[in-house]
Amino acid sequence: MNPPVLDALIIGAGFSGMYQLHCLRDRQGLSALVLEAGAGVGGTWYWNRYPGARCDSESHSYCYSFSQEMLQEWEWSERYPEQPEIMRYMNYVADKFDLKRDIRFNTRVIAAHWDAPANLWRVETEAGQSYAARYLITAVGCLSTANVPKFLGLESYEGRWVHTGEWPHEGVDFTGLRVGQIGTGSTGIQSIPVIAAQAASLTVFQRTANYSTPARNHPLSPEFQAWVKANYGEIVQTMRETRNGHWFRIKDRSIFDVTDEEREAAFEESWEKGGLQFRSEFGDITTNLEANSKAAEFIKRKIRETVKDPEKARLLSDIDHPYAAKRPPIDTGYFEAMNLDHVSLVDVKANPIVEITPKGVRTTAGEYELDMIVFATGFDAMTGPLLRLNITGRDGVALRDVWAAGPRSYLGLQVEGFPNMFTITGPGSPSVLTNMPVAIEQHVEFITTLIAHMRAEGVARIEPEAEAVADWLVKVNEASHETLLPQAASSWYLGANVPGKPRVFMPYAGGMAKYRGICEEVAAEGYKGFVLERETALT
Ligand code: NA7
Repeated sequence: MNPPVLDALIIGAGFSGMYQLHCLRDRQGLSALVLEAGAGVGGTWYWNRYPGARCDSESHSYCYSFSQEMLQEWEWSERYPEQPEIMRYMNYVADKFDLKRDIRFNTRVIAAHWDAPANLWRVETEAGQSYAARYLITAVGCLSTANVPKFLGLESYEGRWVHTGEWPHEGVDFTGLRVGQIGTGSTGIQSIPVIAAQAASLTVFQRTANYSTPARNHPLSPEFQAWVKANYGEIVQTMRETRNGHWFRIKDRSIFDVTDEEREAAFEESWEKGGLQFRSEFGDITTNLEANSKAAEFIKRKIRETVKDPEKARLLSDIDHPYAAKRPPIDTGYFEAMNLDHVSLVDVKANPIVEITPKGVRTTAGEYELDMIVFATGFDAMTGPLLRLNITGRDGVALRDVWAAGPRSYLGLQVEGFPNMFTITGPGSPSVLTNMPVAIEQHVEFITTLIAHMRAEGVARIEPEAEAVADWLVKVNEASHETLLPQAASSWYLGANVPGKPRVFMPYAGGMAKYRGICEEVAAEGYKGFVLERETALT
């Protein structure tokens, strides 16, 4: 039996899928359904339940801004929201807009293909259900495909292993266990102090040392909460105007505009304030290597001052990339945890992991016996979540083949040969370089307006022009080279953390505000760069 044809199928019920459903169903009156692999809303946050999981964007800016009522109604409790609080927020939004009735949970999409004669997308799920829709919208997030390195012998391991991005819902009790953790990215840096507080011992396997600034998390005072509510208009405006979609502005001055003493005082003040704002003290930290090295040296000095053991301090401050060229973590007691006697640090750059043995981890320097291994090894970022959907477009061409040498898209929104498919925060858009809800809202609103335009104008099909895709690829590449971002050899922005993945800088680094302007111009010029085919052209 043919499934009923929907207007839109949305894959994923995180920030993007939920808002897309609300926009299409409640504002445009379309039939829309969300297919979600998890048993609840939350997307990335549904899966990332590891100890210490917390957002690095400040809570009052890590939320939807489309509803004044929600901005006034919802109360964040801490400077940075912890995973359970974000889940409460997501459920609050889902219930407020009655979204769950149009979300099919526990429904994993395993394939999607473009049926050209019917002008429809056909989608298959793991349970064997079929769906059909005019528009296919991927809302699968950028960091939702766990990267478990293919270590030799993993299946022989007699202890238990877990990946932070697929954390057991019932939690993990580390009491009395000898725990090993592989990975010291943003996730690993968050989980280490929390695991260390419980485990009998914690062995951290570090491949690349990382900068981290203190988060200085704290409960929000009633005064701050009141200030936020009174000033939300201005805060949201700032988030839309700034490069990274945060609520603070990057100062316009250069590091070389001030004396050494003034620079030191500014860094100290920033360090005390805590958080990602450390980047914002000077405008050239992320664009000028010499300016960057001043910030980098300051952080390395702080690491050396905090970590007492000279060898640990050396390993932790021996950082091979400019500050913020990889996603800069913020932490709560990471370097302090390294001072605990039962926390050891193993340099797996000098002595790489050779295999997982039945008893633990063996590096070229020796074997470490462990009762549990935590993989904080990141994600097959940005392209991974899209490729695992097994999407085939026009003429049966697979997205996997089109992207064999790296992702190609127009504005990170559409791929040539995949008509009527839209990728929210897809590769080629600012996405992960932005405070995500800001990037998500802009994409969802663009897609919603575009679909409304198509319906009003009788447009049956839309996909980008080959030339527009080629031009955008050049722009994404150029934008990255105006920053120091490509200088980190092992960054997941480049796909370098997954062996065999093409090394292409994936997000658009020109800034969210500039990108928003480009999208507005594209729309104002009749969706320049897209091919719009009318109904009559199909018959
Ligand atoms: P990341 O930032 O990709 O970090 C993964 C960590 O795991 C990083 O330290 C990696 O070292 C390490 N890793 C990965 N594979 C291996 C192998 N094979 N051996 C040893 N070490 C390995 O992921 P996160 O989850 O921390 O953060 C992802 C984003 O989530 C974060 O940026 C925020 O936006 C939220 P490497 O640096 O590659 O040498």
